[in-house]
Amino acid sequence: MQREVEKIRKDIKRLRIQGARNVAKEAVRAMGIIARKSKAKSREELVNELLVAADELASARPTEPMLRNALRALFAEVRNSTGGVEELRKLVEREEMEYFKRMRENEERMEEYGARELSGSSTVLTHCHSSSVVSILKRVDELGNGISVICTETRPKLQGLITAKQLSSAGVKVTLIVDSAVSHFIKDVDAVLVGADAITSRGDLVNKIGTAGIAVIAHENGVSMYSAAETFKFDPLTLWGGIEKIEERKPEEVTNPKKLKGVEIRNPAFDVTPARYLTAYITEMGVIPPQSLLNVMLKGGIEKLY
Ligand code: RUB
Repeated sequence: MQREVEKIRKDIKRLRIQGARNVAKEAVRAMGIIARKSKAKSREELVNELLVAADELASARPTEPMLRNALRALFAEVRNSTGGVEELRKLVEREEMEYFKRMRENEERMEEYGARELSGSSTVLTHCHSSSVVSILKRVDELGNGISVICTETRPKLQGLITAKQLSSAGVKVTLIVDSAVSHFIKDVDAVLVGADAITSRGDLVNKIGTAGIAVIAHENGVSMYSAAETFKFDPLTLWGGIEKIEERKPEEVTNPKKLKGVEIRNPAFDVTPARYLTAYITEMGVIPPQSLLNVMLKGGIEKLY
């Protein structure tokens, strides 16, 4: 694998690149780099190089259907294409640009729909770091009289601090809390908004570990719970009985295992929030209740994942 592409894979694995959208974007960018820089002399050689890299990138974060969908969509175009190695290079570059453009458009739509949906909320709680959540909250703040955001720190990798910094430098009022303080602060919260790594055919949400607990707390306190998610996060495999695999990361991210001899340390990166705890997904197609998402996908969205 080319050095630049190997660096992207490592950065994804080590969470230097994190968040489903960023991960998918970088994987598509890696395909573009291969198309531009590969020394392949035939179409077959280039396809093979792309496939090997795509496989490695897809397995860097197992709970990322957006990454897999993005690569699958690109390979669908490759399969449908004809021509030699030079035409293929151009096609992959075109697809790369097209994907980035679609991502920007989707983000703008999510911002607008999300900002309208949350316009009545003055305090919003979020968990982890989601680029979609940050854009929506910035937009809510811009359009209204300012909002207040409570960010959890998000153990063990503290991605909540990225959210806190990004929002605060955009002028949003931010309070940082430890993950276990959510039930203490929920009485001050009008809505919870988190990102999404995967959406299943049941409408369940797979997101950063801790999300499911926050959803139960929100539900018990009558607080609306939203997830900002492009429909590209829908995992089509769950429609045919596939179960979303939950990535389990190294114990060292939690604490030093050498200091706790004999203790098993578990570190799942994501959890599953059942659809019944969610008010709606804020998508590029609109604000959609989790129970309707599959219908929306079947009516017009699912084929774009192939
Ligand atoms: C990040 C996380 C985010 C989603 C959505 O987890 O759970 O909520 O990925 O992010 P990690 P986005 O830090 O382990 O990648 O809206 O940017 O796609």
